[in-house]
Amino acid sequence: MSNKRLTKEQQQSYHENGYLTGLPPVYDASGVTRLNTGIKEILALLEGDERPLEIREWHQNSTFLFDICMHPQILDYVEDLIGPDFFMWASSFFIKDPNSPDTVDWHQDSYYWPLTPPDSCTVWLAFSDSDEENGAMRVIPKSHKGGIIQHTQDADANSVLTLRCETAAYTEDTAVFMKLKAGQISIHDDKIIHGSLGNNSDRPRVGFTIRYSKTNVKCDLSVNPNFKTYHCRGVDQYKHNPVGPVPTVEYGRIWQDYRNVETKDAEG
Ligand SMILES: O=C(O)CCC(=O)C(=O)O
Repeated sequence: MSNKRLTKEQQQSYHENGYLTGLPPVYDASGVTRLNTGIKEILALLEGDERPLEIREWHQNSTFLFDICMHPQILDYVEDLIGPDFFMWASSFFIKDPNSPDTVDWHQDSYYWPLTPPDSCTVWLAFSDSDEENGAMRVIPKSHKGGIIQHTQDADANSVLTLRCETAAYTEDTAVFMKLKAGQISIHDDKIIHGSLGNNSDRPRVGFTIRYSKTNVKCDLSVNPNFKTYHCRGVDQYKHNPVGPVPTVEYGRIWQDYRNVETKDAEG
């Protein structure tokens, strides 16, 4: 067993509050340099007017991204939080350029995802330092305990999402910033209300999100026909979902219909 496993207190804190930060870095300084070299290669694969938000599930064809998603230290933490049997199924970048007004409005991931039951978590890996000034992610502690809340059409032109959580469901002044140094992660429950403000700094804010679910979770393929899973730990006694191809090239991409219910720039 690695010495980086979560303590009972950290596990309790995650289940009580719906998120976890303050973990030892997953990548040291040289690892962070490799991340930032790699992301340049990945961004160079975008074509025409494609935006970084459209880099979704490229771990299916990039060993650079796949290896991040399968990093043993990350999998250890996820195992300690959602249990021994789980798979990875999604990854994407949330990048805010210096002084970008882009926001991510308050939402619950599980509202968007066609997954039953809602038993998933997200690892948010900082490729750059992420703080209040450059638009770090914010979460509403304990809001994962309030069930799935109605979302409505998002009127905020700056929000990259299509929907926002009904405002009566949370009090914004309890929000906590996920302050991270490059190479660190936070982890959040799929039912926690979270979002982020614009980048008011001269520094970029680059986050890579990776989604993991317990093996009992089933995707409605009529909503997401591209859903592909990668077994991470334990056993999959259910075999509910399609299995994805293992990538063979370091920097590859996938071509698929990116239209989805989440992000505005991905609308057709
Ligand atoms: O990076 C952000 O600001 C938001 C990320 C997010 O919404 C998520 O990880 O589900």
